[in-house]
Amino acid sequence: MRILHTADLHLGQILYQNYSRTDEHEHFFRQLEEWCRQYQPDALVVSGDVFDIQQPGAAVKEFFTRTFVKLRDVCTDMHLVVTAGNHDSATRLEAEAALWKCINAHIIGTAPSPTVVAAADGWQEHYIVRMPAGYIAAFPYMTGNRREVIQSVLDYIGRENSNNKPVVMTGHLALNSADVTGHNFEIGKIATQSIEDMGSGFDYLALGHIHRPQTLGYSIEDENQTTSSYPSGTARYAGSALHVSCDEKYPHTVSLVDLPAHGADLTVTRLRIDELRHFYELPENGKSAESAEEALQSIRTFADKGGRGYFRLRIPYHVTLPADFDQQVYQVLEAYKEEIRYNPKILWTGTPPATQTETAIFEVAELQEMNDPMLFIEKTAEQYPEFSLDELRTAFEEVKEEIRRMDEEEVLKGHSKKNNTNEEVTEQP
Ligand SMILES: [Mn+2]
Repeated sequence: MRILHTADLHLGQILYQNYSRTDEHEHFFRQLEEWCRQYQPDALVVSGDVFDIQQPGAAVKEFFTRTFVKLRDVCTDMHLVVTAGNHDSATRLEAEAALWKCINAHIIGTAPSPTVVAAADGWQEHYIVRMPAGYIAAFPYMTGNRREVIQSVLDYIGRENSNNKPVVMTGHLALNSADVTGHNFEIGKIATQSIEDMGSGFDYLALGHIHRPQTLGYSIEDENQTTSSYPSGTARYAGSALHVSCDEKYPHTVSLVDLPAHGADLTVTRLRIDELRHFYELPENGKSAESAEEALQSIRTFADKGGRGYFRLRIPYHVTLPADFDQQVYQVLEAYKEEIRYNPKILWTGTPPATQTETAIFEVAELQEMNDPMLFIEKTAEQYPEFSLDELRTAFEEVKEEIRRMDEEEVLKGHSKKNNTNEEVTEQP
């Protein structure tokens, strides 16, 4: 069995509340289409975070439909396996699943309830994709430990798999041994699980959620190789389709996975994604701009040299920027349409002034991204010595779990919901 594994597409993403990334996604899908044509995989697996937001607009949904139908046109026998991530609305993503099935596209949005294992066999079918070459156990984003549920599906496949066909499983979560470079903003709030919770019986675990491509248990240096061989039972993050910050200096790839048989070694070939836009830090000489004018000049220099893409400015703490600084930046950029894109979050360098070490100060952009109350509390913890962080964290987890349970009960009862945000809003990647 051969699969193409990708994840974290974040279709419809708007960076810095300003810039649409549609052309970057088109550029990515042109490459993916070529790989589907060239490698003729049995399945294309997208391990969650298809859309960037819960309710993507009509244009974004149209893009999704048009693009995926086109991929399948260049590889007509290919199955599409698309699961929901924490950014996706599980029920919305799954709404048209029946229609998609007509072209062998399997969209799995809703997670199995932890109590479903008590039900009669059959519920597992919802999470199993059967192909002539093998099986895919497709799980969307799930919170908490679902080991029993996962194992039940894998055992169900095992009982049927007398021909020893390869078994792939998908998941959208953070495993505790993963390298989270590029997620620095979220560190401390990503709930992690251990590989043991993923059960046994799969040959390849196709993961999403962490944006850095990596095989669990292998060094990041291995990513420099084009093809590697791994034993059965290997877990791998495909990495995101696009890079999303200056911190992601590593290459992004799509994984081509070849699985000869259940229990046998498999190979992963890393297909390097060409990026339409890159991320830069200005001034380009690696120093910090010593004044607002110097910062603006570094942008002009970058632009005059033909520089294009996203950038952040490096400025020392002691420089005071004028109140309309962002406006001045946008004015410089006007001539370049949206080819040069400004991240207004300044990279402050040097020694922070005393007031900033005593009290956590947030920039507006940072606060807007901060949708987990726990993160805010952690960052301001010094101001509240009377609270125990661990107790607060536990309390938040309990509330979250309770909300999730209530939400799941609603789904089981068949009630429609106004919106299904609960766990989805707590994690960023
Ligand atoms: Mn995610």
